[in-house]
This record gives sequence, structure tokens and C-alpha cells, in this order.
Amino acid sequence: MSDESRQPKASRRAFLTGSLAAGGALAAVGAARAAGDPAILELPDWTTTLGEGVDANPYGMPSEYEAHVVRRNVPWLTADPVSSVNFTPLHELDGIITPNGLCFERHHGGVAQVDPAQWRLMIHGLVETPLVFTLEDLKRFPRVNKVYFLECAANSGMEWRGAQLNGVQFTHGMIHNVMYTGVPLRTILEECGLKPAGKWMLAEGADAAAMTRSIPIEKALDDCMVAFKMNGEALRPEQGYPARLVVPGWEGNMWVKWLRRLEIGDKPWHHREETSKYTDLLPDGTARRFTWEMDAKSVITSPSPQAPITHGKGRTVITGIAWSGRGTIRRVDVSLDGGRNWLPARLDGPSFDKSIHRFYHEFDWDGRPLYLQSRAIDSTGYVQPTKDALRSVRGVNSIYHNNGIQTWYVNENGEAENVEVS
Ligand SMILES: Nc1nc2c(c(=O)[nH]1)N[C@H]1C(S)=C(S)[C@@H](COP(=O)(O)O)O[C@H]1N2
Ligand SMILES: [Mo]
Repeated sequence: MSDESRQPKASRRAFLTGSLAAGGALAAVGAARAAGDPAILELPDWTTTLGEGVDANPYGMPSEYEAHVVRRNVPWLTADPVSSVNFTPLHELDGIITPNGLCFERHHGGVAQVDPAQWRLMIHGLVETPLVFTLEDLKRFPRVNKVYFLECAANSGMEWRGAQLNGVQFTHGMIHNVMYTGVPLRTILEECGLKPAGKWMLAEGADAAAMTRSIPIEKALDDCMVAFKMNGEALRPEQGYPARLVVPGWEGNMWVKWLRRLEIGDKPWHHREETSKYTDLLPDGTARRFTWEMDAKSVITSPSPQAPITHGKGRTVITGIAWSGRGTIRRVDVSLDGGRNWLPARLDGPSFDKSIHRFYHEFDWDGRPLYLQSRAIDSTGYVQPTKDALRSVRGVNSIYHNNGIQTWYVNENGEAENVEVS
């Protein structure tokens, strides 16, 4: 950048002309619509009549033309919607923040509708002073604001044995990334005074599932939060209103919603969600347990099966997301040929610890079929594995922690399909 700006004016202009000529596809796209375009010449209703006044929607809603941008579920996946999941429409989003109304939902006993006046957070067990907090009490502690991804450990779980669901919303949509406002868990635990024997914490939800998980005390004191706001407004009921546990970088199941109780103990509780569920059955019959951290992962969100290329060949934008439970994303590579050749993608937007990162790759598509892949490298140097590499270590019995490289096949018409390249 500085090299270019230091050039004399004349050669700088030559450079710009040269680069415009090289971007011929873009110039042609713009010129084709200039003459006799009815979208310009015929005045539409929105120009010839007054629109609705303020307050038409006291709580704003997206444009009616965006009505297809919604969470969706896969009805055959679960027997009943109260213990089910729906998926974030990743193919329609950009940047790094998930809008509140589009954050995927995962409930084991439906959405608890908690009255904030009746909400209590009880802390007991191996503490000097057991305490009960109201929401007002919670809001009197110093707050922090942090952007974190939440990924269900079962995200991409249907893809272990091969390509199955035809859309990034369904293969990777059990993730959201919002800014939380809340109180560091450390502050709350210090208020109660931890006893030295306190090595584990049990978090329990107030929903009909009363979901419980054991969390090591080091993590509880490190970066966990009790959050009451997401993206500036109150948590949505689906996300645990009025308060949820935030467990950065760790599997979504531990992020207990409608949080009501924290118990300090000297060992883990071995509850359902850490024994029969959220464990990974290996080929030799043993189960990986307490696989809390979410490994680095990435996926191209567009083009993808729900977001085909509709403009034909020429200038094309590939975009996607990458994240790691162990830190930030250092680099993302993109392949157009199923992993034979890799190009570094362009990361754009803020790079926060344990948050989604956005990447782009702009190129001139010649109209030939593509095998699109992305590969994340995180701040620890860990490289996202291929699905085959992952299966060689973990087998195919597991549902959880599939962070293998995703492939989209794009045909000459720009239509995309979920495939696997071995
Ligand atoms: N109380 C309670 N907390 C819960 C759950 C639940 O069913 N009940 N589901 C867990 C699971 S499995 C996941 S993946 C995340 C989903 O969070 P979300 O609904 O905000 O996406 O919440 C976790 N916390
Ligand atoms: Mo989950």
C-alpha cells in the first residue's frame, strides 16, 4: 500500500487504469444494464407514494424481501420439537455477528419462559458463604462485553460417514456468534468465597430439562461469564433469558441457559450430558470424555447449496467463516480444486479470541466446475483436518466434534452440492 502511494501521480494513474482494464468482467457487468433499464426508467411505488411513518414497527423487522432468511430445522432429525434443534442461516449472513433472531436453538425440554422477577441464581457447595442472587443483584457487579461463538458439539454430526445434508445451514448451522454483556463468573464465585477443595462447578438450568454440566474450576475462574444481554439487548427466551452461562470456546452444551444453580464440588458429577451424551465413542469401544474445547473449523458459506452462483462466470466472491475454541484464526486457505491447490483467503472484520472470523476470496470464475474447500489455521498453529484424517483417528461412531474440511461441488450453472473428496 505504502509503495503504491509513494509513486508519482502519473504512474499512479497508469496503475489504476491498468487494474481497471484487468478487471474487465466488472466493467462489462456494470455497462450491460445502463441502457433502457426499466428499473431506472419506470418509477416504482416506493418513489411515487409516501411510505409508512415511524412506529409502524415498534420493534423493527427485516425487509419483507428477506422473509426466507430464517432458522430452519430438519424434521426427521428429532422425534419432537421440544427436544430438538434448528439451524442458523449461515449462507445469508455476512460479517461476524449473528442477528439475535437468527441464532440457532437447541433445547432439551423446550423454551422456558422465565419471569425475571422470579429468577434466582443459587451458589452453594464448597463455598464460604452460599448466596442467592436476583437479576438486579447480578446487574450491580462490574460488567464486561465479549464476542464469542457458541457451537453445539453435534454441529456437522450428520456428516461423519459422508456428505448428507444439502446446505451449509444444516451442515454447519449449529453455531452463532454474538456480543455478550454480563458478569465474569470469577467475580460471582469470589463473592461467595471458594473453598480450596472446590475443584469443579455444576451448572444447572431452570428449564424442564434442568440441564446440568460439570465444569472444571480453572475454566470457571478463567473466562466464563453469566450473561444477560446479547448484541446489546436482553437475551432472547430461546437463548436462556434472563441469564445464561457463557463458556468461551467450549462445546455449546456447557453454556447452560435459564441458569439457576451453581454448585461447587471436589469432583465431576458424571451427569447424563457428560456420559451417555456429549462423549465420543471411538473405534476400539472406549469413549472420549470431557472433550470440551471446540477444534478449529471453517466453512464456505457462499457459494453453497442454498446460495448458488447466479451471475454466471466472471467476477465472483467466495466467503465463509472460521473459528477456534483455542484462540483466534491466524489464516484461512481456500481451494477451488478439492484440496490440490490452496490460496490464502482474505480475513476481514475484527479478530476476537474464540469468535467467528470472516474470510473472502475474490476471483474470476471461468465457468468450469469447482470443488470448493476452506481450511482454518488457528493461533496455536493447529490446522483443520480433512474428514479422512479425522475418521482415521476417531472412526465414524461419533456424532460430536466433526471439524473436518467441507467440500461444495459447483457445476457449470453455478449450482452447488454437498460432496466429499477423498
Ligand atoms: N438449560 C439448558 N441449557 C442448554 C440447553 C438446554 O436444553 N437447556 N441446551 C444446550 C445445548 S446442547 C446447546 S448446543 C446450547 C444451545 O444454545 P442456543 O439455543 O442459544 O443456540 O445450549 C445449551 N444449554
Ligand atoms: Mo448441543
